[in-house]
Amino acid sequence: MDDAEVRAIAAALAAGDLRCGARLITRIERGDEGLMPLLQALYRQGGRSRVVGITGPPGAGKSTLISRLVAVWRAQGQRVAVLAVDPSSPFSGGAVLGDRVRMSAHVFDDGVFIRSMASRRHLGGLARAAGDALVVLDAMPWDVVLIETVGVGQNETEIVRHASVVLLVQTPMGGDDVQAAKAGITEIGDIFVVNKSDHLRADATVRQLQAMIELTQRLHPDRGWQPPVLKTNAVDGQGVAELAVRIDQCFEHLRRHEGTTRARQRTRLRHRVNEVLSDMLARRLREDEDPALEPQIAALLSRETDPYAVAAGLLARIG
Ligand SMILES: Nc1nc2c(ncn2[C@@H]2O[C@H](COP(=O)(O)OP(=O)(O)OP(=O)(O)O)[C@@H](O)[C@H]2O)c(=O)[nH]1
Ligand SMILES: [Mg+2]
Repeated sequence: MDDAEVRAIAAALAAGDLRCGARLITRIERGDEGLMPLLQALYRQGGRSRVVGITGPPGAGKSTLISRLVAVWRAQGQRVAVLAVDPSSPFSGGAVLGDRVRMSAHVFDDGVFIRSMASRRHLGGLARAAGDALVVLDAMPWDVVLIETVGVGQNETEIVRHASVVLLVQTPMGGDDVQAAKAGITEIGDIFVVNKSDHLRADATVRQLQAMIELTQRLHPDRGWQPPVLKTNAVDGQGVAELAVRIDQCFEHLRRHEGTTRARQRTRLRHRVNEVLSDMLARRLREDEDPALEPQIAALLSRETDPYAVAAGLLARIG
């Protein structure tokens, strides 16, 4: 991709060309390395959209909630992009369909862009790809970019880490879900949502989460922001307007506390560089895996060498 092409695509994105954005995300999903000069240029000019991450267990109501939030923001005249990243599915087809159905209210609105992403490659690759897609979306005139991902383990938190404000959605049903949230995830949530508040135990779940957040706050006395716990019903929309207000407040807090915000950005960027680096290394290793590794495998079999020496040797050679 030459300079002229990079400039032309950047201009198309800035003008809000949806098809151009969609095509680029497809190329990112396929792991197209030819996009590198474009991504580099876009990153350097970007940083304007407000990126909101939303995670939580499967079926917690994330997509339904997003559809509601999108309606609130659209009513305010804001343009919104939604990126649904599904680490559990090797193909994007199913995810696209599921989220299209839930977000069908916005299908004919060109102030809304909805896109699902999945990957045939491993999770590290998907987190990197999601970050690349955000670089593309950030180059378009969206006021808000929402990134949805199923939160069941460590790898998924890598995906919401790309966001400035993270929503953690729980449901009142399972004590287990809240249990899973304990494993470090309270650290990344800025706003906690107990969705499906029409179910029993919603208040108990709210209290449980509040207690967990209190513990986390004690570990980080300098955090400043006290993550609120809100109840929503994404089906009838109860609590969604307040959630939108809290998201605005969180961005406002970030704006006013530049020091904390910078520290968070620095952590995020360190992660991002690591993510890109390990993805680059994995690709390079895959590329020359066979010819370089085969003789070494024989030496490993006869124990003339060891996996540590082989790995170090590969690293030295591709570095
Ligand atoms: N009763 C009730 N059902 C809800 C609520 N919110 C969502 N649902 C239902 O829960 C189901 C799952 O909703 P989704 O929005 O797809 O959940 P999700 O978290 O995006 O699911 P995945 O992306 O598959 O992890 C759907 O059948 C929704 O209609 C709610 O507040 N109350
Ligand atoms: Mg969903």
